[in-house]
Parts: sequence; structure tokens; C-alpha cells
Amino acid sequence: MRFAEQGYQLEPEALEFICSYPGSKDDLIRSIIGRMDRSVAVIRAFQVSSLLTSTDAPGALLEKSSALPCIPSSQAAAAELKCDITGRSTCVGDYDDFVRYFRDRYTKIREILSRRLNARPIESLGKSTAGREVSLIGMVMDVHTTAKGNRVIELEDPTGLIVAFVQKDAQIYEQSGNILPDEVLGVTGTSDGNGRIFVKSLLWPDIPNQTAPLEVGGGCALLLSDLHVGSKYFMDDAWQRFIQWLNGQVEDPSGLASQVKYVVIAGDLVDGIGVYPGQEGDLAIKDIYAQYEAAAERINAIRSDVSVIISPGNHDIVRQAEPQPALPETVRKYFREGGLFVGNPAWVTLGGVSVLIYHGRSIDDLVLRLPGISYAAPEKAMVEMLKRRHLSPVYGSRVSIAPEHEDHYVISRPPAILHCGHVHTVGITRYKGVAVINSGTWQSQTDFQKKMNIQPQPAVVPIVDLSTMKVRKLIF
Ligand code: D5M
Ligand code: FE
Ligand code: ZN
Repeated sequence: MRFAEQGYQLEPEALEFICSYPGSKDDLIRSIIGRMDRSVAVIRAFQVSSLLTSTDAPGALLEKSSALPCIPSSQAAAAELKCDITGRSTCVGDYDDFVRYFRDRYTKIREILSRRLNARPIESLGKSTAGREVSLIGMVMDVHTTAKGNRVIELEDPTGLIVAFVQKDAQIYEQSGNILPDEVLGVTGTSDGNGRIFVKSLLWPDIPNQTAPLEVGGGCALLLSDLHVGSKYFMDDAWQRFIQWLNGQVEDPSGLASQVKYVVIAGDLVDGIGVYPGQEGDLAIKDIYAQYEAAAERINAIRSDVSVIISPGNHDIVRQAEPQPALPETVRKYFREGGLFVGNPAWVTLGGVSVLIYHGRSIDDLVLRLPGISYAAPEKAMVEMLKRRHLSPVYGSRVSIAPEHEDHYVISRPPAILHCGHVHTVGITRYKGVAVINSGTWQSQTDFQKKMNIQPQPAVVPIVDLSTMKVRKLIF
């Protein structure tokens, strides 16, 4: 049960190992969960046995999962990359790539849902099921509201297609307004035995109920994003105040600055060039390399004992299609040694605490599609990602997702911290033990944003105490 709650499956042989363990099984289970790579789905016997036989090899439990070939952990204190796309892009964009991409999304999310739902393949919902209550797990091909106000959802699994109906006076009508195209969800209802189902309940994959933080570590992490260095609107004065505080050059009665071990940047380091029409007029630095040089100068000013983790965004010098690889050497060379450059999205650990970093372009889609989700409260959009176990559920809208052979956006296991940026507003909440944080921006309102009525909250830095997972906001 404890493993299932954390989203792991246990090989029967692994269970035998645990049952035969002479010491505290509670401690053993905690130790296994604490040391398991979060990309691993099934805990195997050899992983348990290697933990039992080796006390001096903390990396022994970390398997390179075949489904998600991520990087195994070694030491606890450092910032480490666990998983991203860098150097692993497989797609060329042909038809087979799309099929494999969606199949991987479906398979991964079905695995999560099938622990909670006794679902049948769609092809088995023939005449014999007429009038009976059935459950299925499907990917939403289309969802729309008819002229009469009823909702029609086309669902597909690898065996077939079915049409699900929600009448406008049904209890779940409002809830069904949250269904997004391309997401995978569970549906229970009455089959008509002829390719239709009348929906009684909907089940999103969601993350397990947990109140305590998943992991704790030591020190503090500062979460940043959207510096937009090179923009006329980059707030250099506020940045200098931030650096002075972080480097202990100003009074800091709280002593917080000295506890900072990590600075994580979730994309849009620079403003870039040619990102939107008429951007030249908004640029203080018109050469992209000069922008990175200026950004590096600002980041290199950070106290040398602080680890810096940098992930790209849609203004950075990497491919626009997501997942994006880490920044290339051509610009990395401006940064000081020891920085960790990761892709977008990326799983990293900060002294053992897992952080899922995603720039957050899909928030644009979620704001557009979901009732009650707005730019003013980006953390709510991020909670929707956790509920759907997916960082960017809608395919082919604002986010251009390359059809890689695996879906890097599935949240196979809940992270301790979900960190996004992109929308330039700060949002902090806790959802089922996950610290959900959007880290705002260092760019004041551009003319374009004024026209779009986007009210940025610049120069605000969320700080996470990794030993308690408490989050506060620092304003510079
Ligand atoms: O995005 C900064 C903010 O501006 C974010 O909330 C999205 C919004 N934005 C950016 N481009 C557009 C377009 N074309 N239409 C509407 N809203 C937009 P950033 O990626 O940092 O520039
Ligand atoms: Fe941005
Ligand atoms: Zn952005």
C-alpha cells in the first residue's frame, strides 16, 4: 500500500525480500521510497536486495529505467539532473512518431488510473454490455458542447473509439467542463452497447493524497524565472539589490541569505531576438550572444558557494519545440564553472529534494481552456497539471510539442516542488504535499503586455526552506 500511495509498483519477489527482512520493515520501506529514482515505476527485487546488502552505496537503488532512461543519483548534497531531453531527442516528426508519442502518454497515464479504476478496453464494450455500468480509460480526441447544451466527449484507447455523453442537467456536467482535449482520463457510465456511454463519473489521474512533504533536505532554494536580460524592461536595479542581499552585502537580520544553497532559473534568461513582432524596439541589447554575456555577468555575481541550475524557456536560444534541450556550449561558456544546465522540462534534485522544472508555456493553454484559471493565479493552473499528471495536456495549441517517442510531460511521480515561470506572475500553493511555485519575472510590464492586460509581478523571489518545505516571498 505504502508503495502504491507513492505511485510505485512492487515486483512480487521484491515484496518477498521486504517480508523476510528481520529489522524494522517501516524503516526499510521508508528507505526504499526515499532512495528510489522518481522515474522508476516498478521496484524490482534486486533493488531491494542491493539496499539490504549495501549500506555504503547510496546509489545502488537507482536503476536506469528502460522507459525513462534517466540519470542515476550519486551524492545527496549536490544539485543533480535526473531527467531531461538533452541529447535524447528521437523524433523526426513523421506519422509513426505521433502514434508512439500518444501511445506512450496513454500507457503511462493508464497505468496510474488503472490502480483506481477497473477499466475495460473500449473494443469489449459491445452489445453484451448494453444497459450495464462500465468503466474505461480513454484519451480525449474531442470534447464539445452541442446546440442543446449537452457535452459530447470522443474517447479513444488502443482498441477503439467511444462517444461519451453528459446531459446538461447531469450532476457531473460542471465537472465535465474541465475536460481537456488530448488528456487521458477514466470514465464510468452506462453503456448502450453500441459505441456510446452515458457518463456517471469522471476520474482524473491526480496525485495521491498526502499532507507531509515528500522529501526534505537542507538549506534554502531560490526560485527564479523570466529574467529577460537584454530587454529594455529588465530590472537591473532590483537584480543588483537581490545580489547584494544574497551575497551578504546588506543587513539580513533573518540570516536567510546565508542559508541559500541553490538558485533555480526556470527559463527566459534573456529576451532573445525575433521572438515576437516588433521586439527590436523593446531591446536594450540587440545581439543574442551579448544578451547571454550580460545574463551570465549577472548570474556569475551570485556567491560562489551557491549552485545555479538553469533551464531554458521560449525566449532562449534553443529549439522552440518542447521538450527543449539545455542551453548550448556557445552561450554556456559565458557562465562560471559548476552551473547545472538542464532542459525544459527537467527533473532535478537539490540535495535529494526533487524539483520538476517546467517553463510553463502550457499555462497559456490552461488559462484559455479551463474555467476559473487565470494569469493572476498561475499556481492554480499548475495544480491542474498535477491533477492531470501532465505538464502540457493540450496538444498542438500554444505549446509546440515535438512527438518524441516518450512523453516527457507525464508526471509519473509527484515531485516535492513543481517550479514554473513564463506568465510573469508569482503564485505559491501547496497541493497534496507538493510545493507549487510560479516564480514571476525580472521584467517590468512591456507595451505588448500592457495591450494584453498582463500585470507582471517583477523582482519577487520565492524561497523554499528545503528542511521544512516552507515557502516565502522575498521582494526586491
Ligand atoms: O511571456 C510573458 C507573458 O506574456 C505570458 O503570460 C504569456 C504572455 N504572452 C506572450 N506572448 C503572447 C502572445 N502572443 N499572446 C498572448 N499572450 C502572450 P514570455 O514568454 O515571457 O514573453
Ligand atoms: Fe518570460
Ligand atoms: Zn516564457
